[in-house]
Parts: sequence; structure tokens; C-alpha cells
Amino acid sequence: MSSGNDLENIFNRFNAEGPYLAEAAFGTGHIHDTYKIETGTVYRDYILQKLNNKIFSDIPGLQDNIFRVTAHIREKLLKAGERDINRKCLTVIRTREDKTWFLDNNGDYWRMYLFIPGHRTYDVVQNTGQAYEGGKAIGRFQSLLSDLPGPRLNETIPFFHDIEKRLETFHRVLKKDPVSRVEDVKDEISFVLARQEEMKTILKLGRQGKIPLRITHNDTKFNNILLDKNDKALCIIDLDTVMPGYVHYDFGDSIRTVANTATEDEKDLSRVNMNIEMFESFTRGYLQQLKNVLNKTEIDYLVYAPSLMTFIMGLRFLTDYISGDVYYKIHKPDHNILRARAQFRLVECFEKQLDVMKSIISRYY
Ligand code: ADP
Ligand code: GN1
Ligand code: MG
Repeated sequence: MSSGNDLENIFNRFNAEGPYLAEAAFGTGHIHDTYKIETGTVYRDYILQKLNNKIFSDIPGLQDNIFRVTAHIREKLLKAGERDINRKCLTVIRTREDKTWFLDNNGDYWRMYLFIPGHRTYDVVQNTGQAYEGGKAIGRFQSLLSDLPGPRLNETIPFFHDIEKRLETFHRVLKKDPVSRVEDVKDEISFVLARQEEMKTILKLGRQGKIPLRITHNDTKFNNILLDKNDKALCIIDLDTVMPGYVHYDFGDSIRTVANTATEDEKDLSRVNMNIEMFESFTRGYLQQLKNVLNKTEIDYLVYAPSLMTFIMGLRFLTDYISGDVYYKIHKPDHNILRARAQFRLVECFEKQLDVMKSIISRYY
């Protein structure tokens, strides 16, 4: 399949072991252009990505974060006696000039990883075993990074999960209405207005110093967790937004995808529901790893994390729809508004289950 890019030439700028044989578009990410490069049976395969430099303005800074994070995780896993390390931690491939990124003549940035063979990803979780493995993997990821040495990580997208900034952007776009779509999305706008104050709770706790900034992943949707063929967690990928954050961001964004009975962009809203067993299994795995690390306030407010993160994603999809689809990759004209509606429906499901979620969290804490 041709991508319009000279992938063979770009691949050859990196220190790969094998020869370029074949390329194919890969995965369902919304941000970068991702390709699998095959090199035959003797050598390993690779993931080559054209990075979205409209969204990430400082690619060298971003790649520097990823290099530090993966090196630290690798070292700790090796110390803990883990084997098969290239499937449990991303391996950054450097260029012939010894950089972690390559800038081509069109001004596009590229990076390359070893391809993790035999992995599976799921857009919708199929059973509680997968959910439990996901919880363990995200909890462990956070605990592995708790002692990352060196300076603070670069903030690759400033104010990424800052609900106040997201709302400010939303209101600005709403006023401007650049592609005359506001009239069609009145119900979705009302949904946002009704909840915008209560959604600031976690941000305020952070400002008051009641919950600490930790190193978080910030994009923990379930398809960023690679599982093996027996559905055991292998590796957390998509490290572009690893930076300081509150644990609620990671817990909430995972539950948004783990406990949703439908896909993120489901059109038939009657299929969008919360699966409480999935919530329970993920939470059990997550808290096993972190219950001795998190403080009491962090635990007390975990229950509000799923609705916050699902609200933020719905708000961002809605904002992008009103803006004329400038941020996310879309696969149909109304894709962003369908995504926003499905997210808002899921927020309502979480709101109804607050008490049940609370009792599950206290059971595993
Ligand atoms: P995006 O930010 O666009 O979501 P990701 O970094 O998540 O990009 O990559 C997109 C997809 O590529 C992932 O969902 C996964 O299926 C696949 N992928 C990424 N890195 C690897 C890897 N090292 N090995 C195997 N598959 C990978
Ligand atoms: C994007 O990169 P990807 O597809 O895993 C987005 C996340 C959203 C997600 C919604 C850098 O994640 O914040 O939660 O889409 N990443 C960025 O599916 O904006
Ligand atoms: Mg991804």
C-alpha cells in the first residue's frame, strides 16, 4: 500500500537491522500516521510514525521525554528480573545521526520503534480478565515512573487535561462559530453548560495542594495497552503525553474506555452503557499496584475521575466539530459530533453509578 511518503527512504535513515520489504498503515490512533514496516522472517519488524507536529510543537522535546521514560522503565523491569523486555517496553530506534527523530525535506518529523510482535489491542474490552490486566498495567506504569530521575518532563501539550482551559477554548469557538454548526448542537452545548462548574473539582483540589502532581500517562485509553495472545498485559504505548498530571486523569481515561459497552464513536446511543464488572476488575488491578502510594484525598475523589475524563473528551470532540474538524482524524463528516454524543451519554451512565463505584473503590483500597 502506498502512503504517499517515501517510507523506504525514511526507514533507511534509522538504524534498523533488516532491509525494508513491505509497509502497511497500522492501528486506529487519532493523531499520528502509523505504519508497520516488515523486514522478512530473519529480522524484526518496526513501527514508523509520521508525527503530528501541528499538535506537538516541540518534537525533539517530546522524543526526549519518551527516551528518558522508556530507558527508566526498561532498567527497572530488567532489575526486577523481567524477560522478553522488548515486548514489555517500547524500544526507540535512533537515526544514523544518533537522534531519536528524523526531519525530512517536507518538514515532517518521523520516529521509529521496534514492532512488538504477537500483541493485541481492543477498542472495546471483551472480558473482565482483560480489564484487570489493564488496571494492573496502568497502576504499575505509574509506580515505575514515580522515581524518574532528572529534571521535570517537558510539557508536550500545555494544559492538556486542564478543564478550565478546555472550557475557555470551547466558549471562544462557540462565540466564533467558524463553520456555522452551533445551531445544530444546542443539546450538546446545554449538556456542557449544566456540568461545567462541578467538573472543576479535581483541578481545584490540585491547586489547593490536596492532591499531588505525579508523572502520569495522560492518554490511557484501553487500546494504548498492548496485551499478549493470552490477554496478559505486555506494554503501555503512546507515550507522547507522559508528563506531570493527577492520577485521576489516567484512572478516569482508562475507565472511559474499559467500562464502556460500546465504541467511543457509537451512533446508536442505546448501546452505550457502563459495565460495572469491568469497572470493578480494572479498579482491583489498579489499586493493587497503587493503594500504598495514593493519599486519602486521591482515593476519595477517584470516583469522579471517569465522568471528568469522559466529559473532557466529549467537550474536545464537540469543540473540534464546532471548529470544523481541525484536530482529530475523522473518517466521516459527522464523526466528531457522534463521538461527543457517545461520550456525553457515557457521562450520564457514570453519574448514575456513583454510589456503586464508591463502594467498589473502598472495597479494594
Ligand atoms: P496515536 O497517537 O495516533 O494513537 P500510537 O502511538 O498510539 O499513535 O500508535 C498507533 C497504533 O500503532 C497503536 O494503537 C498500536 O496498534 C500500534 N503501535 C504503536 N507502537 C507500536 C509498537 N511498538 N509495536 C506494535 N504496535 C504498535
Ligand atoms: C487521542 O493518540 P490517541 O488516538 O491515542 C488524543 C487523546 C484522546 C483520544 C480519544 C494527543 O489519542 O487525548 O483521549 O484521542 N491524543 C491527543 O480517542 O490529543
Ligand atoms: Mg494511540
